[in-house]
Amino acid sequence: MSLFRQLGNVLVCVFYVWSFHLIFGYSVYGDERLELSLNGKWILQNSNGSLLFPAEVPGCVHSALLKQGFIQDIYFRFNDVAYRWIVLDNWTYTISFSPSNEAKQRVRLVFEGVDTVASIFLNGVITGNTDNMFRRYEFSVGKMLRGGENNVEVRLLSPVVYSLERSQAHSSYAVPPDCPPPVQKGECHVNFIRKAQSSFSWDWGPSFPTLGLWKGVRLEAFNVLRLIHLSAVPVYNSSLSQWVVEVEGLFDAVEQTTVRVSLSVVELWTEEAFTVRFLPGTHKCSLSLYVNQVRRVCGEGKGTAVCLCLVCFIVVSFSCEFPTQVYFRTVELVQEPIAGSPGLSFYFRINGKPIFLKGSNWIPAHALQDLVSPADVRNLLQSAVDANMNALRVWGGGVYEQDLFYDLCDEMGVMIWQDFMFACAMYPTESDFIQTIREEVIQQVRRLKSHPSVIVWSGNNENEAALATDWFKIPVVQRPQYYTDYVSLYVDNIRAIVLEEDGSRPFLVSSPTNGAESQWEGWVSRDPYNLHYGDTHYYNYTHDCWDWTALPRARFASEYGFQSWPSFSTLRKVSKPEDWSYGSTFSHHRQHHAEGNQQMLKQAGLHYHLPDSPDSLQRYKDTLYITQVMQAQCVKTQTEFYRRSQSEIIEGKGHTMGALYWQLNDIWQGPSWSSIEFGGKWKMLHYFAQEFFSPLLPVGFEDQGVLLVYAVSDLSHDLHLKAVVSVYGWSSVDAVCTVVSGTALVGGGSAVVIHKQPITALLAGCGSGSCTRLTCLMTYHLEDINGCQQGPINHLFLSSPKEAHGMLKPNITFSVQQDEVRRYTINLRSSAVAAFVWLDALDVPGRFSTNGFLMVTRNRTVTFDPWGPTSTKQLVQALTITSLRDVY
Ligand code: BMA
Repeated sequence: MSLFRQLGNVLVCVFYVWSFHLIFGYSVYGDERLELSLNGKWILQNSNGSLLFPAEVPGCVHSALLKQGFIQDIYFRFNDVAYRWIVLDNWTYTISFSPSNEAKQRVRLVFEGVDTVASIFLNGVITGNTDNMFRRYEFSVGKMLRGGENNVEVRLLSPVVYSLERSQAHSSYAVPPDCPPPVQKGECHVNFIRKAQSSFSWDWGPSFPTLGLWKGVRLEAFNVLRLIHLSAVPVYNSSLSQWVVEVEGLFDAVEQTTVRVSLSVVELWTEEAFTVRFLPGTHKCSLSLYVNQVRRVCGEGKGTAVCLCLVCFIVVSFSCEFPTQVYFRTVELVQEPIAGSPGLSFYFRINGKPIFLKGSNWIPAHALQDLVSPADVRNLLQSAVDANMNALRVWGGGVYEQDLFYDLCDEMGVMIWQDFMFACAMYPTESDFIQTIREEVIQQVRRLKSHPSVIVWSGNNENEAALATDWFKIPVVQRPQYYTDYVSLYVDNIRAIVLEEDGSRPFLVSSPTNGAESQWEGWVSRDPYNLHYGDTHYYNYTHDCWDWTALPRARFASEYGFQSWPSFSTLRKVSKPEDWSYGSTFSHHRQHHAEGNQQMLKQAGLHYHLPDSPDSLQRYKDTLYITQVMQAQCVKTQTEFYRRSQSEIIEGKGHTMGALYWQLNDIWQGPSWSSIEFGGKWKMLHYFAQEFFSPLLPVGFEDQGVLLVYAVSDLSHDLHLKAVVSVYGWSSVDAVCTVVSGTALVGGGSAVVIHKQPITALLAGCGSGSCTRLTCLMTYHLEDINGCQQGPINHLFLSSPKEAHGMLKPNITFSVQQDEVRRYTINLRSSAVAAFVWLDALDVPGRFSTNGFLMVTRNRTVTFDPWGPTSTKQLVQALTITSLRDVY
């Protein structure tokens, strides 16, 4: 299979991909592995037996109750609180089965994922315990099985009660925080249980601490040898100019067994033979295959040369096939001195080329993970790619994502910053806790390391910062204990395991961190937010977000963002008419970030008139709209600032090489920092991201009265470009005047100033008195030497829209035509310049080609791709159009 792909239309060959077969066999012994899936129907009951009903595995108690009709939509109104009884109870899953009569030497009962604390019984006899939802558990059960019917029982403890008990047992010193802030309506002590930390509540999500068998269950029987896990990680040896594929298998052997293994690269006539001796038990077998010939396939290109070779590994005398794919790419995290700046750089070099990471942060796509469908994952990742993102951070308060997620990222060229699942807390370090974490980390690294999409491991979310800046008010005398625990967990254990298991990608201890500097300071920097090092998280809801001078010129911005509300059609599904006002109990209940609702309006009020329709429902809808306008514009300003800061050092700061805003997706229908609503609908921010992450982008801003336009390029090649700046009056749809800059060389992977002009001069050039900051605004774009537009058209307001003179109601009308089987063209007609024009197809799911745009022409065409069957009539009925001037 092929190979390199375009990263956001940029010809950067990031992953080189091809598939091959790994064939393992032990035909010498005639051994056949048997597998009996225990997925499907189990029986589930609560502790007193008052509820007893069928439950699907993989699944969880909540989804089983939902399926039986015992509970309603868990996200409806206040159900996050109403259904808390579920998790305060203990639950038991049971299944009966009859295994085959064929005798095997070994039988393993395998649980791919138990959520979380359980005792497991086979035929009434305990076979083992679990305490970590991120681990696979296996139990040897051969001797316990009987002929005919057998049964497995999984007795799950309430995670909330368990966490409380663990925290009470930890009496020597506190492990904060005890509880989330009351506004989150959550549960306490989540740091005492190895489960999704956000499941007890977060500032964007509800408290649904799940219980269940969230991944598959099976019996595996074999006589000689069983392959538990296989990985293949190509590593480039630069001194030998050679790829080495590190192949690793985890085997379960019944007795001492010698196997002859051959690895071959058929197309390159490369073959190596190994003799592998397995001792009884579980062992890792590591083999290195030196790829000694490389066939160039996609040529030298303008940037990185792309090398493709077809690799085939054949392990002789095994009889089972294990097909997998090998992807070739290198990754380096570059931390080196920068001229003119204290500190160190912080950027990723992929296949030898510095890459600016553009993207967002990923959180769990549903509180009930078993309800995340493959289509949901695909749709979210496709949305990321379609918004020109090349990277996502899998945030450490959720889950290590399912295999499909990483498979798709590999395919789509999305780079993953992978956190380990620890967030915003201190953690206990008793030996059983460390032990279960060690196993979790080993398993997850082995599972994920073959994925080229994973470019960096990171120990935790914000725990270095929490310690360094004392979030939890730990008394000074006690601090050494917490520092010791921190280093023990993330350095002595997690980091040590990662270095041992995967030498192919960098490891960071936290995010944000100062990287190498944090390490020098003993792993906890005095100031992990130091802009001269590492990555930074930055949030400021009260300062005017249009003021770029207040933004941190970080090396790498891994989190920043603003909240907004999802659209009315999304909220309507989980609410009642009495909830439909900004001040309702529902609006208050859904907001999990203290003062969040007021912050949004305050920030919006700095630049826009707040909605004041006399119709309360209309005012509510308009208020949801204005929060999205605010969020989109704030994140745009900040992202453009980071992108334009990539090539310069100003006052010692700059060389910004990453912008990952908080957050991509939502876990439920509530206010959050996301750019995609629960259900997949794009917020205005996501449409903006499509533009502000575009590979070639003009960025305009004002610095002390002077307009600057930068050309930002992620392309692999240089371009000669000029900026075209057009000034429009708010009150008419014809450009007042246009200025064209001189031509500048814009190197691939750089940001350069392309136009500089005092605003007063620009306006004066439009003719005397025709334009002021209040009456006019400007658009700008880039053109190549042939006069062809390159990249999107961008715009800059010269005053707050709320102060603008001459902004008219645009009375936008539209017509809809179906042009292909499933695509609709919407022709818009406006009578005036209109800002933040928002098309909403309400309950018709789908995506517009663009949205939230500035309309400076009378006519504009937008297309709509529905995600299901619809009709022109349905779309016309559903479609609403809102612009800034329409809400007051
Ligand atoms: C950061 C994240 C999350 C949080 C977000 C918004 O701290 O790591 O913990 O949801 O900010 O507050």
